[in-house]
Amino acid sequence: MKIRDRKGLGKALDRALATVEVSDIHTHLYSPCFGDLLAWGVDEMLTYHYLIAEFFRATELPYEKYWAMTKTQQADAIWKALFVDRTPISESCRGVLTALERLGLDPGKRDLAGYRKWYAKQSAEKHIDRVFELAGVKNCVMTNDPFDDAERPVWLKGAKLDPRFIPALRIDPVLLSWEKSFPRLAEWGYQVTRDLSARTLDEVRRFFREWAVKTKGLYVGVSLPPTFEAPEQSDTGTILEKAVLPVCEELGLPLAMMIGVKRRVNPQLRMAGDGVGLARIEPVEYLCAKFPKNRFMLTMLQRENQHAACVATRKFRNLHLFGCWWFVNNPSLIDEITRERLELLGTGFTAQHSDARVLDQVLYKWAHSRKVIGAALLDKYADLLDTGWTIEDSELKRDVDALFGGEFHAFLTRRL
Ligand code: FIX
Ligand code: ZN
Repeated sequence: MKIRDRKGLGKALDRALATVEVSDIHTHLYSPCFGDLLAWGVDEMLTYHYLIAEFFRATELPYEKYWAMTKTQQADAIWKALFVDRTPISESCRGVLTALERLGLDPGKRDLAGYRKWYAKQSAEKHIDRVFELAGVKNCVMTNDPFDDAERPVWLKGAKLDPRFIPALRIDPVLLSWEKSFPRLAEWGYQVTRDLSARTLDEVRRFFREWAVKTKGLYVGVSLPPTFEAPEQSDTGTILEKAVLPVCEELGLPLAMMIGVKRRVNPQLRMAGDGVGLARIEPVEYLCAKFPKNRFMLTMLQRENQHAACVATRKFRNLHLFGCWWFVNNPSLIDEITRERLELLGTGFTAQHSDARVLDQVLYKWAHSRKVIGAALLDKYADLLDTGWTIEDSELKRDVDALFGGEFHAFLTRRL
């Protein structure tokens, strides 16, 4: 059906956005076979690390007192400080309310005890079905780290995955802290030493290969500091070029580079204590040019890096740009970044990922992003109509599908 004006456009776009089945390409969710690693429920949402950082600025409670509390006590304290004593206007606070509302609970009641009662009656399996359906998400990609002592045994026993949860192999420990990681590899039977000899690199490749095969990861991922450099004469540089990329090429797996995180700028906040810094784009350009047979994915954390990331993506067909990550996953920045990307890349990128750590968060992260991305698209299509171009609603649906996961899945198999 041909779309003729902005009103028709709005309606067709709403339909496309309401029916698109999202593939959420980076999360920290787990298939139910990982047991308690799959976090869900109101207390988990309230104690999300985004909220912990906000909480500590709104309270005089000493850090260690908070960390000594039970999860319920922590959630109580956060609820009081951020939702009762203050207005929950921040994006992370608003997110909790959107999630509750989507589940049919009434945020206006401010009834934490009532929400808890409701959650206590839900089973994990049914809740997963409900959340995926309400969020319009068909699958999500996990973050699977063989160095995680809670996760590793599940893989070793043979994980029986719910097919909606797709694995991705996370490699931060080996790539970024070889000195600390090599003894563990040795403990697990790999013939490695501190120095990155030919024999050791062979074994590091074996480690990556075996875990990529065991997990059947869709890609290999790492979060990198703003100081990330390539080429670089360092353990990281050597492992990247001599072990990670050769195995990725051999197995046809992209390397997802998430660049810009400064870990633990305030260690007292633990996991909530990471910050952001401006990174250089040259390492990305170098890697894409030097390894044309490898696929790379890229997301950058600092706002000022977004433009360079778009320009680099224009230059390399082996590079896929994705998501508005963490500190740029806010409506004002998603709006700006999405428009910038549409203008520079057309529909050749993935507009968003949730990074959800708690299942219920996919409800708000996708609801909020859909709205902002939809508004950006509406303006862009209206500009096209102004030229006299015509648009079919099937084309609009095709574009929305591409931006919400389709383009990424096509990138995985597109000939380079
Ligand atoms: O490195 C990552 O994958 C980050 O997304 C996380 O470590 C971070 O803690 C997070 O949850 C951001 O949304
Ligand atoms: Zn993440």
